[in-house]
Amino acid sequence: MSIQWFPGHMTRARRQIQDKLKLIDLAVELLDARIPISSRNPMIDDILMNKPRLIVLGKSDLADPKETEAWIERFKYEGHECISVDASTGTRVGEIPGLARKLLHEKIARQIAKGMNPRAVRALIVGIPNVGKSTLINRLAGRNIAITGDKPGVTKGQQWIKCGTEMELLDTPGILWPKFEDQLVGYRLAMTGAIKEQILDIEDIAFFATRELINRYWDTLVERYGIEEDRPADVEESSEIVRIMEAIGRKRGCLISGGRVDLEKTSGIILRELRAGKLGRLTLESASTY
Ligand SMILES: Nc1nc2c(ncn2[C@@H]2O[C@H](COP(=O)(O)OP(=O)(O)OP(=O)(O)O)[C@@H](O)[C@H]2O)c(=O)[nH]1
Ligand SMILES: [Mg+2]
Repeated sequence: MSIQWFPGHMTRARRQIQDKLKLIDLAVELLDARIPISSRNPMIDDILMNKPRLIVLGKSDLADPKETEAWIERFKYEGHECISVDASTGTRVGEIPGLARKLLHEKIARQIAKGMNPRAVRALIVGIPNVGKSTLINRLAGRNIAITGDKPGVTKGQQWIKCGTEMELLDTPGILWPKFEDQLVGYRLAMTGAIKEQILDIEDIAFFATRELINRYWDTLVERYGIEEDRPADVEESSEIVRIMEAIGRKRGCLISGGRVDLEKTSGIILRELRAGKLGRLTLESASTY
C-alpha cells in the first residue's frame, strides 16, 4: 500500500505549532489509547522541545482498560505525566487542569513569590487527525465551541478556547508525519480513522484490520459476526484472511450476482463497526511488547 498521507498543510500545521511554543506553558499530547505507538508522532520531541508535557490517552472507552493502565505506567516510567480519558462522556477529563497545575507548580510558585496572581494556564493540544482534540477541548470548556466530526481533518486552523478561569487551550489541526518506516503504522492509523477515507483503498485497510483481529481478537470476531470458520493457521496467507472476510460478508448478506460476496461492502461494515467500538474494547499495541 502506498498512501500519500502527508499533504502540504501538515507541514504548515507543524510550523504553526512551533510558532506558538513561546506563548504556551504546557503541551497536551493526545494519543489514541488503542494505538499509543502508532498515534505518537516520532518528531514530537523535536516539535515541542522542552515544553512541559501531559500525555493523554484518548478514546479510552474504545480501548482495553488493562492495556491502557499498562501504557500509563509505561509513560510515567519514562518520566511523563499521563492520564487516560473518554472525551465522549467526559470520564477523567476533569483531572486535566489539576495535572497541568502539578506540572507547572514551579512556574506558578515563582509567580506567587513575585506577588503576581497566577494567570490561566495556556496549553496547546497536539495529536493525529480525528483523535478527539476538539472534543476534549469542548469537554474542558463545558461548551461546544470547537467544531468536531467523525472524520479526520475537521479542524482547519488554530483557535484559542477558554476552559473556565484556569486554562486556555489552543486547538490545532491534526498532524501526521511524512514517512513511516513501518507500514504497520500507516495501516493502524487508517483502520482507526486518522487518514482520510478518500485516499484509502477500503478493502486493503479492512483486509489488514481483519488480520489484526484474527491475531489479537479472534474470539471477539467470531462472537460479533457469528462465523463458523476455523481460525486461520497462517495469517500471512492472503486467501485465509479473505476466507474470513467472505464469511463475515455472507453473515451480513453482502452478496452480489452469482452469490459472490461483496468485499467492498463487507470491508465498509468491518471498519465502521471496529471504529464505533461494536467489536468491544480493543487495543492493537501492548505496552509489554514495545
Ligand atoms: N468513543 C470516543 N469517541 C471520541 C472520543 N473523543 C472524540 N471522539 C469522537 O471522535 C471523532 C473526532 O473527534 P474530534 O474532536 O473532531 O477530533 P480531532 O482530533 O479534533 O480531529 P481533527 O480536527 O480532524 O484533527 C468525533 O466523532 C468524536 O465524537 C472519545 O474519547 N471516545
Ligand atoms: Mg479538531
